[in-house]
Amino acid sequence: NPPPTLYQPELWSDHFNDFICKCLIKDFELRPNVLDLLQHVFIRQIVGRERILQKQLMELIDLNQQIGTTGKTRYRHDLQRPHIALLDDLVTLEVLDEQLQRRYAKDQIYTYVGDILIAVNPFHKMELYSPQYTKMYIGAKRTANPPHIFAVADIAYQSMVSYNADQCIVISGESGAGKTESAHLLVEQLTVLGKANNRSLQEKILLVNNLVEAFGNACTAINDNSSRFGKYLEMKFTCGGTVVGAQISEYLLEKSRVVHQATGEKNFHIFYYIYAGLAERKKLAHYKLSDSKTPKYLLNEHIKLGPDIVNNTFYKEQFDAVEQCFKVIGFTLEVHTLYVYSTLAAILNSGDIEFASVASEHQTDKSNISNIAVLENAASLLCIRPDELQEALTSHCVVARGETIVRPNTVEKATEVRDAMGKALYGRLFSWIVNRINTLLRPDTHLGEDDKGLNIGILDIFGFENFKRNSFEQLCINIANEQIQFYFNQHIFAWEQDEYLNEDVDARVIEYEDNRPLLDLFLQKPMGMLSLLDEESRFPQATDQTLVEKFEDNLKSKNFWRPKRVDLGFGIHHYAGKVIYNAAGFLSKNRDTLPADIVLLLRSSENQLIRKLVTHPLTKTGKHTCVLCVQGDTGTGETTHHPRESTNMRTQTVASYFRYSLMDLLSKMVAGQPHFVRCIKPNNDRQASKFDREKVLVQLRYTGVLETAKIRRQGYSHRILYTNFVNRYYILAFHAHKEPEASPETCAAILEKTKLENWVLGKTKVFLKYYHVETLNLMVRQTIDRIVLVQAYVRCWLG
Ligand code: AOV
Ligand code: MG
Repeated sequence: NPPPTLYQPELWSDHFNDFICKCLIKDFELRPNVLDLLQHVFIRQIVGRERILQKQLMELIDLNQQIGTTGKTRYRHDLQRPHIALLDDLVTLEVLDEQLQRRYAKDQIYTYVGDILIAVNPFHKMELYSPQYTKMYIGAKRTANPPHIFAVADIAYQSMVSYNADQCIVISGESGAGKTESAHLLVEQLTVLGKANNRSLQEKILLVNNLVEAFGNACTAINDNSSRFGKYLEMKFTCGGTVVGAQISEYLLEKSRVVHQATGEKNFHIFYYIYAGLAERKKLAHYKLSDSKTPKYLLNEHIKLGPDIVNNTFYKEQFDAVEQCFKVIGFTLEVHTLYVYSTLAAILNSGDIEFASVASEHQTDKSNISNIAVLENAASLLCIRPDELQEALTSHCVVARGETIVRPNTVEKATEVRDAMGKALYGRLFSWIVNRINTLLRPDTHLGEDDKGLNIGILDIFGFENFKRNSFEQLCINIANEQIQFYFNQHIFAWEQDEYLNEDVDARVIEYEDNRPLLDLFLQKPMGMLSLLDEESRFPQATDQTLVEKFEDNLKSKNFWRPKRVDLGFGIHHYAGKVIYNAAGFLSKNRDTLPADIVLLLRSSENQLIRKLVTHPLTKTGKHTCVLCVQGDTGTGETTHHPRESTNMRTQTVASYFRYSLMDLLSKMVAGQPHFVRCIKPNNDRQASKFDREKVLVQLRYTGVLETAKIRRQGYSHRILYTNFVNRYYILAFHAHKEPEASPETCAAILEKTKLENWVLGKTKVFLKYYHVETLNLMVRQTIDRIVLVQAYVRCWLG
């Protein structure tokens, strides 16, 4: 009879268990024929949750083959690990910033504070991400290796598989701190961990970030590759841990950048890539562009790009890379060239349409298009009639007493309409690309009917910004960061301390900076800043001046003030520092009106994509409630519909869409167990090896890292129900076929057997320090590991 498998512990005889126990105590040798057997017979039986084991066995076989053993090799995790200093965990350190500085000087950019990873931006290429490192951080105990972003990926992955639960990795930090780079590294490591059988899927997932970032990132005064949208990338796995797909949600693209960029900043990368790339292929003319006349949207008063773009080899390479992304991910050639490039070229062309004022009989200023050829180019790329485009730009329809009257647009108004069209097209194109990617990377539904699958979400948003001049975009970006900080606080401090109370566990209360008053200031209804902004946006006579006055009259908070001598200025004391905003343009940016005439015209386009962009709602609908918020007293707890779903595009403000986006994001995030990565920017000059202690200290302070260190030292970050605990860990102290009762006594017996210290039993839960869980999980893995090996050995021995 073949011996029973791991999955039939009830069939194991005591004799067999005894044998296993002996083997566990005595390290045994693995003979090459045993390894063969593992590879050919046994591994195929290891399915589902024990996939990790399969990986470890594979690794073992790998190692064994590399070493070319004659049969004397023992299973060792650390066979190839280079010698690296032991882990430094800031929980045990007193002076955080000094320690970080010392580590940074040695190029140790990663440090743990408890279970949170701090990543200090190195601003230079690091030799930390080679395949050797990838391997080193798979399934290893955290203390076995120096802190690393790969370890975060591994912990998230192992937790997902072990607990059969979704995970969420939240990356935060100010602009330029390294969030996007960290997100890339996480995706890379996770694709290796979730080794797809399907190579092309792996390749696709790796390229998704690059593609969306070409369209959603741009050069700002702070960061040359600054994310101008929020990105939540969910990697989809089977319950066994094989990666099967990905899904992106995008939040709040900074569309205004398409038509205007602040001093020293640039438009979205893709425009430069496509301009240089098409020039290289002599295809500019086909898209009605010319290298002698650079589109206005690409120039601004301070950067005269012109031929710089066309001759820039980096841009050309990036264009090739984008094409490659399109191809690998599965966009058809027709779609990406014909539609995407035409739309981009149409936006650039329309930006060059100029208006001149024409005196009219009725005193109102009429406008005329002064460069009809450009208009015709734009119209032909949009596949609409030029005369209709001209009409939609230079006039608008009003309905008065049942009659439709055509009114002329002033030059100013016509320019506004033109820009609104460019922004809308780009924003919708971006959403369309994201949706397309989601369709192409959606997990195959046939994969497992009973396997609902698991996912790991990676959040990478635009970081906190404080420029010389801050506008509506910065306000939205900073509110989003405020919300993420609130989420962090809830997790690390609020909920943890609530549980001590509920479970009668004695733990010191840690004081932390609660930014709830700030969230209320922004999001409360009806008196929060966004509500006031929406209210004012509804009055046609309102101006940015009346808006700030409204803020001043209604916002009663010590975090809001009006600075003297700054027209339209107001200040906010954010969790991350004081920012002075300038309200100029707030109302029009918030209204974000795309005139109905333009919508109707674009709906008549011969180009399928353009038609689609202005017809269908692009994002999913759905109701979202959010457990992070207290109902009633703040606007953050509401249930919202997707505002873009409305047929009347004019009534949807950016503020209401923003509010919806935040809720949507949070509802996704709270569904998973969080892991936090805190990116720190060591200096403002993007210089390698420069550690500005004051700057770092400020960041450590406002992110609550100091308090986190305290609560991690004193608190219990893992609270596990008795039943769950016993189910998962009984194997460490009891025979596999026994099922001990889920009682405090059983839990204590397990914990005592493992020789862990400093745990506490509450009323219904076991309270553990963050490092306990890791040790426990590793012990379980090793135990199962050995059992599996022993079984294989036994098979061979019996056979
Ligand atoms: P961000 O995402 O936090 O800013 P990025 O991830 O774009 O910041 O990082 C900014 C720059 O720092 C990158 O372009 C790299 O040059 C450098 N950098 C960051 N992390 C690393 C690393 N691990 N190794 C080497 N260089 C790194 V913003 O998106 O602006 O908030 O909106
Ligand atoms: Mg970024």
